[in-house]
Amino acid sequence: MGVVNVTPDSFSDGGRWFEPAAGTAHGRELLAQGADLLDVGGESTRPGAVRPPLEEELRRVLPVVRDLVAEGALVSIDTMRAEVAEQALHAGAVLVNDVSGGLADPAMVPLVARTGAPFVAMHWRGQSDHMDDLATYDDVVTDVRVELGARLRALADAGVDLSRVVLDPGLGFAKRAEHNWALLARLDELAVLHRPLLVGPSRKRFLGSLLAGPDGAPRPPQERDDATAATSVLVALAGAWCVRVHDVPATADAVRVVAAALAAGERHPVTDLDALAAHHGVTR
Ligand code: PMM
Repeated sequence: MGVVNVTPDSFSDGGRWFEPAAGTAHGRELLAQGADLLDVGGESTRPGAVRPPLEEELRRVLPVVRDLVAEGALVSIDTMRAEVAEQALHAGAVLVNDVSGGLADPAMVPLVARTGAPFVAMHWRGQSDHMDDLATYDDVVTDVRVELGARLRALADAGVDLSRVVLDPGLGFAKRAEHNWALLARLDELAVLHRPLLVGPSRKRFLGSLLAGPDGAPRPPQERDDATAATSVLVALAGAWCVRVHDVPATADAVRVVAAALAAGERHPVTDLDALAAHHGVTR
């Protein structure tokens, strides 16, 4: 999934694709580079961000959604607002990506239930202006698993078809660096929720601080793409359905490398434990 931020203030690429024509051109470029899906968003969720008014968010995203759909792209709408999601779906978007998992706008879950739109529900604890204060966990992976499980139950209770729901651990959202690393290292523990996973590591703060220079200053967002691609390898190896990135070429290559290696491993008798056991006459 390639990111098309039509915002003046995203932490990673703020302002670069703010005008609709620039957003559309950027989406076209990401498609040519191998993105399977384009995630169009008009609200920055960077820590401390202030929300744009509804009309402004609509003005930012709708022309870009319309133009990219017209070019044959699969477009997802990155929004916490039901009204934006509904108009984007009407304009041809095929998926709703809500970083609040339906918690920010009470009209979102009913919309998803009514339209049957595929829905990405991310782990979220509160708006960006105070989310850093909410990063307290006993064990982050267990807590995120339990909270995402509760979201699934709420979605099911509201009539959402869970077969159309994708879950996301929400890297960087009410998470400190150590929380993000634990989630990446133990992504497989979310498999018990039996839903596909989307993960969004791209250019986030935990990569900037990992790659800090000798003066301790974080690596700037635009210089975090190699680390993002390395993270995409981890995400793909854990079997995730989708990785959301700003820089598509390296991640498109990385996920194909992992897919090829996993496919080859599946055929290999040494890693096929049943075949190995049969070969040695061992009962498993
Ligand atoms: N991260 C951002 C925005 N949208 N959506 C999902 N599903 N998962 C994420 O991790 C996520 C997201 C923040 O990054 P950006 O402002 O650079 O796009």
